[in-house]
Amino acid sequence: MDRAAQAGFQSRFHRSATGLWSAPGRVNLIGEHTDYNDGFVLPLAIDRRTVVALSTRTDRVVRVASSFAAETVEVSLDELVPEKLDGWSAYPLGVAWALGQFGADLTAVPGFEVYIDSDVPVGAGLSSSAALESAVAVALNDVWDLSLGRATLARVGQLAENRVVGAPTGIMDQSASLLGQADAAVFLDCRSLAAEVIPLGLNPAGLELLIIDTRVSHSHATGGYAARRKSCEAGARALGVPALRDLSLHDLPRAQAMLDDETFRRVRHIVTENQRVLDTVEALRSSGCTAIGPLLDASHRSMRDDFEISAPELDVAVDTARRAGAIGARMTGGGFGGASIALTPTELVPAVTAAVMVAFTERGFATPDVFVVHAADGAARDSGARP
Ligand code: GAF
Repeated sequence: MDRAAQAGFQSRFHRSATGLWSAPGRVNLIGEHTDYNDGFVLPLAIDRRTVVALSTRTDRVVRVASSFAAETVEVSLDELVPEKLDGWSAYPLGVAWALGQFGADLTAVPGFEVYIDSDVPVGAGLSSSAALESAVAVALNDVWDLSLGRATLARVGQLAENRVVGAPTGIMDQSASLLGQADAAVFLDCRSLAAEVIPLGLNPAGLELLIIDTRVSHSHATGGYAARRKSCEAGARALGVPALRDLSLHDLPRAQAMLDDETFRRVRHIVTENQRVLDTVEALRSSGCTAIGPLLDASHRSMRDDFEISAPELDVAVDTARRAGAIGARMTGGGFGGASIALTPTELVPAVTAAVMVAFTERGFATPDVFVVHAADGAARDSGARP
């Protein structure tokens, strides 16, 4: 893909890119909608990446092009305001703007040309947007000589997503894309932003992480995601805590007595999900990945019944994968579409895949995309001398 990005840059901008940077998509093992509640998450970076080929210019012009759009978008650094950015180019341009909010002097930095290529599927719940934001963030951090740390770059990507794209998302996806490591998950405390790498050891245990992309598209800029966030904030306010992170399982009876049924179930999902993340980390450390299946199953039930962010396709994917031999399965990501994951014994991957295909066909669902992912390293400079 590096070569394709370099060739794409050459054909759009008629010169060679100074460097190549890339960042991965992510899959969340467990800890859903907990990030914006100051809670815990356990995502991993995956072996699907977005590559950016980039060179600075000598003027203030920014030009962005990609393998997924025919147009080349051109703006001046002086025009970078969130209100004026839209479409796919809002992601890279939003990151440039957001860097200005984290200390980059946008009146002094040079313009740039960037070409973007990616094999992270869009709309599959694998965070193609965070991959794009993180790849651009590490590239501009380098060429603009900003020396911002990874945790700050994650906040830059999040701000771009929140303000420019308009999705009220948390910090998980960008953190996974920037901090991920091969064969490991990132255990992130979304309040302190303390991150710890937790080895997964899936392959030595004879397991694979199967993605079942339902092809049901979803958007976090509209509808259900924002509504869930509002419910959580209302629940925290009513219970007198800064965030739902500040509640434990012992607080649930009081919460039930004080809240309406729907808000209570939203709160219960977050409180129990935070505990499941901690339990999963503990299980990985003490017993290894073969022990986490029941926690994945419980997480799915909680999202289906309490948080109500699943979809029929996600439920069928989870139930079918479990019946065909996966040791644990859950929907992953923001919900309302996207993908489920199934922790599957290696020798059963073909059988689980076939069973899911049959189940989807029988119900008249779109044909899902079923594939294995591996935990991969986070964003990096792939090549090129420092400018
Ligand atoms: C989306 C968001 F971008 C994340 O911040 C997170 O809230 C996730 O949904 C749900 O866990 O991916």
